[in-house]
Amino acid sequence: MGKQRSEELFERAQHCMPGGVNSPVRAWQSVGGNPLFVASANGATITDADGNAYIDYIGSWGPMIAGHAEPTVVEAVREVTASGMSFGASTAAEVELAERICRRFQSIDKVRLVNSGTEATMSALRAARGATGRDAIIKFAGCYHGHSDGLLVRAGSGATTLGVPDSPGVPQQIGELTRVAVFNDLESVAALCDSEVAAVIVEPVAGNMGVVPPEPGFLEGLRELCDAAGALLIFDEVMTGLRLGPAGYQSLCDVSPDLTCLGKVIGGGLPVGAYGGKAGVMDRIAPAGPVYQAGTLSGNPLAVAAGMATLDKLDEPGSYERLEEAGAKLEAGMKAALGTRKACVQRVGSMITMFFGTEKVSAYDDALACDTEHFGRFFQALIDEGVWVPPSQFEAWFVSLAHSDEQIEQTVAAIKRAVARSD
Ligand code: KE4
Repeated sequence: MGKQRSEELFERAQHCMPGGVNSPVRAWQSVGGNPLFVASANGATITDADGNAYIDYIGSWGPMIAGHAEPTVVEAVREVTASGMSFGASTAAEVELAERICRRFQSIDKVRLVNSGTEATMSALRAARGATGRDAIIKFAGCYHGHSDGLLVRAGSGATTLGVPDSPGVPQQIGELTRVAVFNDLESVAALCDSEVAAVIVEPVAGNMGVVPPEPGFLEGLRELCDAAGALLIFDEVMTGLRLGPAGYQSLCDVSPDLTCLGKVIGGGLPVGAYGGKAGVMDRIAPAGPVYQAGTLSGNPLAVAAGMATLDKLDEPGSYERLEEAGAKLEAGMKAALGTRKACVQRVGSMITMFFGTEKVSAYDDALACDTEHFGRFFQALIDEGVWVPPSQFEAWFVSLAHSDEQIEQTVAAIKRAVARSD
């Protein structure tokens, strides 16, 4: 496949943007080679700057769950655009999106819309600190909650890929307020969770080490430990919320957090994040209370329109059943392709990861032990086969409503060839 245009664009980009990208994982540094640039996308297909088409499993890292350029989403945004793009004042639409979120999530009485997952988690932690008067927080090694200072400690996703899970630039005094536990290890949490802790923040299904499901009792145990210590439990459902179910993973696991962070899907591809919880906590957020948080484009009409149109697609009968069915088909094909190799596939719903060099990933150290060199070879072979997946071992692949059975079958055949070529 020709890649000249992407190479030319990357060359130019490196002269004017750090690493030539606006987000590190896009630079393909952990899988080698120069990154491809996207020209367009439609449904489950993405087309690079040289006109090569791929079946896409990045889906903008989760938001494009209805598929790229989904007609009803595009029309919703087009219609709103013609009526003005941003006002710096409230609109009826943002009230409707907030009401829809509150109706879905039993744990959310009130929600604040922001512009990214980072903003959502950063603000949720401030809300928790404001509500408890405490400073310490607990996160889990390998979980990624965006790039705010206190959360760039043992962070997953791109931070792991680039070997900076503990980024320079984060003041030691802030880093020291972040206590790091081991995912799926309640004893590691119990040893840290005391009366100084404002909150425990967790991805209920970890997606930023690759997909790592919670083991039975883990999330329930976090709830109990938080209650005993008087700390708030924050579910970072930026990736899982609305993807794994209409009311997030919390409704599937029946564990109720004090605060929930959302993003990705609720923006349908435009910049949106959200954090919400019980009124007792949220009514302390300005202007209702003294905990300050604000945003020029929060509740932006275009982003809200894209988000609501995406939720409408997900609310159509059978949507979540289809996502589960497509995810299961892909999982079966991946496992068949891997055969008896030292590798594994871990999936929850439409989030899935193939891990090379290990047979199970329960926590960050297991993920770090993966054969990332092998993953890199596999990634490049898949690109040659016309399948575009996240350029890192430490990410989830995303299946959308637009992935047809035929495309899943094509993907499985490509995976089989790519696995054989990358041994
Ligand atoms: P953003 O600030 O990137 O919108 O969201 C941060 C975030 C928060 N919480 C979870 C669970 C997340 O997965 C993310 C962001 N996800 C990564 C992909 N694993 C974004 C991709 C990127 O960094 O370019």
